[in-house]
Amino acid sequence: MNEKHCQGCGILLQDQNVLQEGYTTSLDNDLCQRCFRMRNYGEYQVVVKSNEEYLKILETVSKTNDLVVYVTDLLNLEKNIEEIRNMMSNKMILVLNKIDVLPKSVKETKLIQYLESKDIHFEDVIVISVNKNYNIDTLLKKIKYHQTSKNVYVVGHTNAGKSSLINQLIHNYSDNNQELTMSPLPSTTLNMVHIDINEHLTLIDTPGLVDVGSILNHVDEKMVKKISPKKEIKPRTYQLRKNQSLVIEDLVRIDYVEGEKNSFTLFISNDLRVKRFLNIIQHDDLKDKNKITYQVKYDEDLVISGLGFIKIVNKGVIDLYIDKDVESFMRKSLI
Ligand SMILES: Nc1nc2c(ncn2[C@@H]2O[C@H](COP(=O)(O)OP(=O)(O)OP(=O)(O)O)[C@@H](O)[C@H]2O)c(=O)[nH]1
Ligand SMILES: [Mg+2]
Repeated sequence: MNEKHCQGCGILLQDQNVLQEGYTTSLDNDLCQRCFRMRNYGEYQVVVKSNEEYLKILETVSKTNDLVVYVTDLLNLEKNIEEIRNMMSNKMILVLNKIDVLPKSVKETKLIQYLESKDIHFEDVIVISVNKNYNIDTLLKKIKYHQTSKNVYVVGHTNAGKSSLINQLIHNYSDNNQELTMSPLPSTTLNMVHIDINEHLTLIDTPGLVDVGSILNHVDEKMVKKISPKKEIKPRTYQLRKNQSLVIEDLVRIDYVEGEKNSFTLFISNDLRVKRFLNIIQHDDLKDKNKITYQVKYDEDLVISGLGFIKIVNKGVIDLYIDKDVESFMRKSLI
């Protein structure tokens, strides 16, 4: 049987069934047809991965004694960072990626403090931007310092930028010309891919853990692109009084139902349209969605998985209307 894997996403290559994963016209190719199309035509083909396979991969990694680099997306910091940390006994560096999309006023030290206050053990925490090639040198130094063998695993949720990070490291420090496939859609990487950076360092890309509750899994491709910020977010602040509401595209409705005059600052892609209504009875937009009521304490963020977050300054009560499959939660304000 063929043992050749796609160099872009790690899937086992096959030339027998065009409808199945890993199809390529000829086993002489290095890429599967899906990767080839994503790279050359920007045509995406969504693959639904089960988290079971992913958990198996993490188990395999956990059996090694190798260093793990855990990549997260700053705009979509998971509710349970502990989840991945606790699955593995390995030494781990936490990487907070995509700082370029947060406003410049956000201080790195504050982000690091925020995570350190959660009291989860990492060897190190670092803020980077793959897109801006920011802090990649420092990250490499940390990797070299903490690595326990040649192999270093890169793990994290889907879309965090794992493959992009490895490509950047190849580009900066290696003459290896392999390139991993990256895309704005979830579940791009399908299996482990080994990349030799140099004789002392092999990075291993892995498929991401799927956030079932991410809004990205519940909208079409066009909206995925709109939701994913490409540049620095310009925070939008709205002063709301009781009984006023905000509507983001046809995705989210927030009614401010109880409390003093309050400030809502949206950290979401600049491309998303926001409407403000001066009275909740004035409109019925999105009322058919699932309603969740939150009691907001002083200085908290409403996080909508995959979309971003809304900083709310004072206490009050809000009604959130959103697709029932999309996860949301409140946290102490990140910024
Ligand atoms: N703004 C910004 N976008 C980034 C950065 N790094 C990666 N991205 C984007 O994030 C999206 C996902 O990147 P990938 O590298 O495919 O993410 P992944 O973690 O490998 O995802 P899976 O393979 O699905 O698990 C792509 O659209 C990237 O361009 C960054 O530093 N800043
Ligand atoms: Mg990937």
